[in-house]
Amino acid sequence: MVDNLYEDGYEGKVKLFGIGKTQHESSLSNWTNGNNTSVCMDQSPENIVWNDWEANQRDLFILDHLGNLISQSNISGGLPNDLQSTLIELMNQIPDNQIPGDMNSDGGINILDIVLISNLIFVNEFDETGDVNSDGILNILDIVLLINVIIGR
Ligand SMILES: [Ca+2]
Ligand SMILES: [Ca+2]
Repeated sequence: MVDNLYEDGYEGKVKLFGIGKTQHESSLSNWTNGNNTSVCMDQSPENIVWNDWEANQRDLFILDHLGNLISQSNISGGLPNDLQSTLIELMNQIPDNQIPGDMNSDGGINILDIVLISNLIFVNEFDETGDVNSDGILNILDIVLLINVIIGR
């Protein structure tokens, strides 16, 4: 379904990933049915993320672009009927006008955006949104400009 949404022009606006427990790592291909879904692991036996989110097996969590939890549902019996329309509604809430430097598209500039740009600079990757001074290069100058925005200069 995510692939279909990408084709409909929502690429980059929706992310699907799974969180498994390391104790079930051996059955990984079962959870993803062999597809290319991103999966990360919760360290067992603590399973801190699972406990923190009060997750049950096959729970689906939907978050909006600001990280607010929209719904938690168990999909053992299948995906919710309104899943696609819910996602489209949420994606339409994402502001269109990209603020220069707003790397996580939450409508504001803060330390998170600086961290994201730093990560890109570290791996020598360019990103138009992060190129605050529009010189075609992502570097420390863009970070300095963003810091000035944050401290209000
Ligand atoms: Ca931001
Ligand atoms: Ca730049």
